[in-house]
Amino acid sequence: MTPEQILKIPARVLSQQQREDYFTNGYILLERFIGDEWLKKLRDATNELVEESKNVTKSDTIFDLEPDHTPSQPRLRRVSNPTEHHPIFWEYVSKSPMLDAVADLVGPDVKFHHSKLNFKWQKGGEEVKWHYDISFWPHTNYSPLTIGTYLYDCGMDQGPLGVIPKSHLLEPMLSQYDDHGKWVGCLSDDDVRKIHIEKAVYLTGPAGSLTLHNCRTVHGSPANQSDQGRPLLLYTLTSADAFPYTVNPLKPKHDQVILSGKRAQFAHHDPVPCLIPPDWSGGYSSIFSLQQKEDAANTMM
Ligand SMILES: O=C(O)CCC(=O)C(=O)O
Ligand SMILES: [Fe+2]
Repeated sequence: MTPEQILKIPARVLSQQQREDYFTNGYILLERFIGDEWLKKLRDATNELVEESKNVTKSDTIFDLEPDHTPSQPRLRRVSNPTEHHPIFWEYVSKSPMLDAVADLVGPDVKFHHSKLNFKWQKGGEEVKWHYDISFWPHTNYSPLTIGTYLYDCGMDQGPLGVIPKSHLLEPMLSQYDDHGKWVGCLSDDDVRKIHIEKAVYLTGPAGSLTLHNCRTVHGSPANQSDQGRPLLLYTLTSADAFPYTVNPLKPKHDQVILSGKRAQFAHHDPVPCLIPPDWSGGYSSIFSLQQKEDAANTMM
C-alpha cells in the first residue's frame, strides 16, 4: 500500500496528524503509550533472560555479550529473537495496542519480520553509529518499520535513539560499504556530515514510550555512560505486501507470520533502488560487533 492509501483507512489508535508526521518525517515518538501492566510483564521477562545469560561466557545465537560480561556482573548488548525465548515477547507483539499503532502506519495487514532486545548497559553501553535498517534486510517496498519500547525511562544520558528527520526520503540511498567495498553497516563520516547530523532528534521518553522509525530513516544512538541501563525492545514489522528478497541468516521462527489482517496475494514493489547487503548465506555478525570491529567470525548471530 502507498502512504496515501494507508492514510485513507480509519485509524485504530493514532491521530491523523501522528500518521502524517510519520510519513513526512520518517519517525514518531509515542510517549507513555504502553501501560504499567505490559511494562511489568516485559521487565520481568527481561530480567529472566538476563539471569539466563549469566551461564553464558561467549556470545552465541541468543545472547550478544560485551567482552567483560561475567556471571556476577552481566553485561549484555543484545538478546536476539526474544519472541523465541520468552512467551511474553510474542504476546506483546501479537496482542498489545502497539500492533494497532503499527497497523495505522503500514495498513491493516501486518506481518512480523524480527525482534531484538538491545540493552545499552549502564556505564559503557556502546554507541550505535548512524545507519538505516533496510539494507540489512531489503524488501520489495519500504513499509517495514521498527518499533522500540523503552522498558525504563530514557533520558539524554542513557543513549536514546536519535533520528534524522526526512532522511527516509533521500535518494539515491547512501552506502553502508567502506571505500574498499567492505560492508560496514553504517554511513561514512563524510555522508554523516552531508545529511546534516545537527538536525538529529533524540527520542527520549518515560518508560512505556514507543519510538517508530521507518526502515530508510537514518538513526543511531550514543553510548550510555550513566549508571542506569537502557533496555530497548525492538520489533520490525511490515505491511503484508512487503516481501524480503535476500538471505536472512538469523531467520526467526515467526518470520512472515501475519499478526493482523490477511496474507497478501500480490507483492507491492517500490521503484526506489535499495542498497543490498553482502551475501550472508555463510553467517552474519551483529551490528555491534561489526561496528566495534570485533572478530566477526567469533560473533555469529
Ligand atoms: O539500540 C539502539 O539504540 C538502536 C539499534 C539499531 O538501530 C539496530 O539494531 O538496528
Ligand atoms: Fe537500526
